[in-house]
Amino acid sequence: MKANFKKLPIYLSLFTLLLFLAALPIIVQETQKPKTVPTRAEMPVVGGTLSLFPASDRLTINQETDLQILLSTGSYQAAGVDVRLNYAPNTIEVISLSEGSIPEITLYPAKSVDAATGQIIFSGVISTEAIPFSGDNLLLGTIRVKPIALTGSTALNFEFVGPLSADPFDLDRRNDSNLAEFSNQLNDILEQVSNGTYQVVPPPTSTPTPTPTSTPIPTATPLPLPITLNLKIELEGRSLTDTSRARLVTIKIFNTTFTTTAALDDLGQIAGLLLDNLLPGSYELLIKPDGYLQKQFAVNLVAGQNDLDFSTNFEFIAGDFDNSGEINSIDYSVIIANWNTAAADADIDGSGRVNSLDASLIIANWRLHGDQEGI
Ligand SMILES: [Ca+2]
Ligand SMILES: [Ca+2]
Ligand SMILES: [Ca+2]
Repeated sequence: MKANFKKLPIYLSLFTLLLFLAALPIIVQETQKPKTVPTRAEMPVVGGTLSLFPASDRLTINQETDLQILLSTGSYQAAGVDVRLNYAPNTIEVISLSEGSIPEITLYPAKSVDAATGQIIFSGVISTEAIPFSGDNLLLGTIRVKPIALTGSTALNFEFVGPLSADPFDLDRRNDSNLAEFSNQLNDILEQVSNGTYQVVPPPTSTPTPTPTSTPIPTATPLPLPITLNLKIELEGRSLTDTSRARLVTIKIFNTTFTTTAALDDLGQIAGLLLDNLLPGSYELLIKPDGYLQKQFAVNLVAGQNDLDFSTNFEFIAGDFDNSGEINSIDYSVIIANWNTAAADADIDGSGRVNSLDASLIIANWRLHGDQEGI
């Protein structure tokens, strides 16, 4: 009996080993099961698209209108784009071409209008730092047009022979509108284009001309729903003390002239801010609360209400009192000059007194600069 007890650990070990060996085929089978998650190779490959926004509209004669060139890269990453657009120069005058908001595109080698032939050429490429761009409805550029003749319908058509996949050896497909693949720059991944069709109409207020034929009364163009923002942000220093975030905020869109200001409430919110003269699309929003460093956010704005809550995972960096874009000795001097006072401008944490706690934040943020500012 005693001897058997002594051998018990050996029996147990043998039993465990036998169990493991018995289970081994099942373990091997489980680990060799095909994975249910589709691999990248199984995902459908989608090519890029170019389109105009709005794709159709009524354009009032002699009135300037902005048409956006929108770009989608499908499932690819892209390194460059060529847009070739044809228009009727006897109907449309192109006032200007402006660059869009794709931050990786840093160079625009072609941005030209031939008013004699009615051709727009617009090309953009990434920088030598080689950061590709990808996404849906990216704003590549804006064409400001002015209809100059009441010809009824007029079009802006992309030069597009067809996707390269249809015939990779057809050189015409490489000389029209293109989207260059990032990992294989010789590959044109442009799959589809959507042209723009517009009706040129007389101004709504035009007095009826005494012609025998009745002039058609222009029906009111349904205005697109304006873009409004409900914004919530968090400010460094104020999240610790839960003191008022009330201050002015400047909102810009990168690479455009768009700018507006609004007031944050105590909780860091702005409700129902109207973004006037802005079309729905993808934008790089630049937000700068007064006294804080600017931050860039990629957003997709839709017609109507947009709820943007950046407060949960980001705090605006405090201490740019002069709004220069960088935190440096000038900002620090504001702290020193207001030391031990209740100067709200320098009281970063909103405690009611300017002291070393406020100063320590400035030091922690020393020489930081905001996105697209203070560089
Ligand atoms: Ca092409
Ligand atoms: Ca500063
Ligand atoms: Ca303070």
